[in-house]
Amino acid sequence: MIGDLDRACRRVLLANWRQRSTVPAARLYPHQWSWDSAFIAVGLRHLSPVRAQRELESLFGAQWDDGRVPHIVFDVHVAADAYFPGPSFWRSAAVPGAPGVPTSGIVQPPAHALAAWLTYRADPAAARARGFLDRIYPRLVAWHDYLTTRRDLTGSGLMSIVHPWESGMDNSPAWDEPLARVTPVPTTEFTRRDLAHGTSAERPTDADYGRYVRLARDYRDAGYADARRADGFAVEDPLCNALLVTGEHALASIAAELGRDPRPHLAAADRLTDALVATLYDPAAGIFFPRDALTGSLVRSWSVGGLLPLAVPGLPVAAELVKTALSDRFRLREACPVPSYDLTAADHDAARYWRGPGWVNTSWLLWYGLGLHGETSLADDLRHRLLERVRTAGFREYLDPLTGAGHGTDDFSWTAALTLDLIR
Ligand code: 2M8
Repeated sequence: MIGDLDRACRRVLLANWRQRSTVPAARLYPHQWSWDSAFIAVGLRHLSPVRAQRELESLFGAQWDDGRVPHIVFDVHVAADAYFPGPSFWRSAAVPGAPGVPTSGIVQPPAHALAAWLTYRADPAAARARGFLDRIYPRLVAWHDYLTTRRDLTGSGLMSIVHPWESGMDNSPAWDEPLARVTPVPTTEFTRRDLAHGTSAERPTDADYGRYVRLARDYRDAGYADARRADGFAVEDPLCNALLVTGEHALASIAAELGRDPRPHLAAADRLTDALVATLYDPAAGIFFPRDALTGSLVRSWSVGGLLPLAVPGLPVAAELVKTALSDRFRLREACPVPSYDLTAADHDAARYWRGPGWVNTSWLLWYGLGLHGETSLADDLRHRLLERVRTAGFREYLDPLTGAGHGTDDFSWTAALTLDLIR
């Protein structure tokens, strides 16, 4: 049975491969997405380590001169109206320092250094022969530098996201409050393409989209300059910052492998961990909350992102996070994949995108973190239940965490990639 699942994962990854990279899903997301590529590489390394390296190399080939890695790299062979917002919205070609290929101008969570390190480890000899680490390392360093300098909007040492799309958890209830001050553009000003491939009850609302478009347009019109804007959105997100720390640990391993000094990365990881715990951890709640960078207040919304600092090596509050994961809000022992949002909240919606359903990528990160902190029995149990869920539902984008019913698009790449990794 595991053999069938393994073959099915490979089939999805092969079908979604497009010459240099993998699309998240053939119809709904027909371009390359940043953090999808990181998760895809983690699975692809079991199928073809070289292809996994190329997945990351193609993404970093579209890195901007300022170090940012765009959240979408557009495939110029795909019809211009296949996805909204497309290249004509982002207009990257007009920005000095943007690459030759059209991209968006916002970013996504920095899962890439970890992915690069895991990819390298799958076949060090093949990676060495291609000079994979030599080429990717300076690009990863520039990426982290961008996030820790230009995106430190409060001086706390943490990075801020300036658009909900940057969180990867687009319509999470955690963004409702900071988004409330953003004036949406009228729906007559844009045409959604996602609804041609997805049910509206499972996707963000038009009101959400009006705000997403407003924020992206304002950022674009400001030349993608990073600054706090009173009418904008700026949030220190626990997931992004946790991945930065995990990434610094991975960069330390990569540096050591290349014969360079790993200590600056370990020092950066320590600094970031301290800032993460001091700024975003709520000891009474036992979870990390996002912080609104414009008001300085924590957004007390219980999202899976608040548990994911568990993926940080040596996190001092790991035991507390495990306790919260086991509580009624997330029900780690039964709910699977791990719910994206508090099961006990009145506005939990088990079918709508990032407002309740479980996702395989965040569950994989929690599984990774449980293993890191010695919770091997919880990690194994989660792994088995995830494999069972995917076997039953197929490679859906997200699942009802209590019933296991599949939602969103099918043949979703990171579901297949991370399942392949979990089988290993
Ligand atoms: C979703 O986000 C895109 C915008 O980036 C969308 O809704 O159109 C999110 O689930 C995000 O995390 C993911 O990277 C992307 C592609 O799978 O889809």
